[in-house]
Amino acid sequence: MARVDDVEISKTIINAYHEKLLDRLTNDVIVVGAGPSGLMAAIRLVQAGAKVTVLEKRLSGGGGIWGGGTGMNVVVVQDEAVPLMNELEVRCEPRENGLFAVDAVELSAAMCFRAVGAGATILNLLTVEDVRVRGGRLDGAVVNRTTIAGALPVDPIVFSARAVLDATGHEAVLVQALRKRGLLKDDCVEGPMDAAEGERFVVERAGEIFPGLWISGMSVAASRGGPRMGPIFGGMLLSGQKVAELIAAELKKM
Ligand code: 48F
Repeated sequence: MARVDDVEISKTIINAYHEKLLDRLTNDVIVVGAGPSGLMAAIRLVQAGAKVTVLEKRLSGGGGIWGGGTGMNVVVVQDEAVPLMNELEVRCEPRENGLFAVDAVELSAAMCFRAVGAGATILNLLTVEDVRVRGGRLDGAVVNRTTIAGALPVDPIVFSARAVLDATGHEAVLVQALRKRGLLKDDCVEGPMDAAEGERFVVERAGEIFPGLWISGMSVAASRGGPRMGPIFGGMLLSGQKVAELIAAELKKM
């Protein structure tokens, strides 16, 4: 093996990362949260020609997929999501009652792989702390390193976008940032568990909630008062896909 220099390794990482970071400060779309709905939206948006950056606070993308149900790393999808599994080249095993079992590791990994392969950039270990609003429109995410956010008095930086998607799941972080300023007046909370109704709700009600701010996945239920659901994921993927179509149409008009 060729002899490598430790400082050259560091230099390679620093240069490559900072090139990537600089390139990603301005975007067509910022997706906040690399869970199933955010990743599906990112895949569809890059396919539609948008420049998309996904900001993820954790080490890895996949969000709630990884843990399956109570840490049993299998998730369930229904009929409507099978074409998406096929497209992602993720195996899905037919079980009883119209349900399909999917390996959580395979699905998480495949979604990250497809999103990056299609041209999205995922920046992990970055936590969105707040939003930028100018002229009544949300046009940026206020970001800190996850290891710093909330722990140290260190200021964040801003990434800008023509559209920002809150795909942060139950937390609905960006929606909450607007609510606490009174910029969003509703006070909906997520309802109790109802998988069938919840799956329908997150697809139907995905959309723009404030000028420039879009919601998909569980942040739809958290923002608009839909029921929660367990480890069934078809609705998450279809919700991400739907919001991507709406955002792509809006970007065209802009
Ligand atoms: O929670 P998550 O998987 O959201 P989702 O796409 O899917 C929900 C399901 O997993 C599950 C469910 C359906 O069966 O009930 O909950 O709606 O993914 C949200 C992602 O956002 C990241 C978080 O780490 C996760 O990967 N996230 C949350 N807050 C922030 C964030 C933040 N402030 N900044 C960046 N990423």
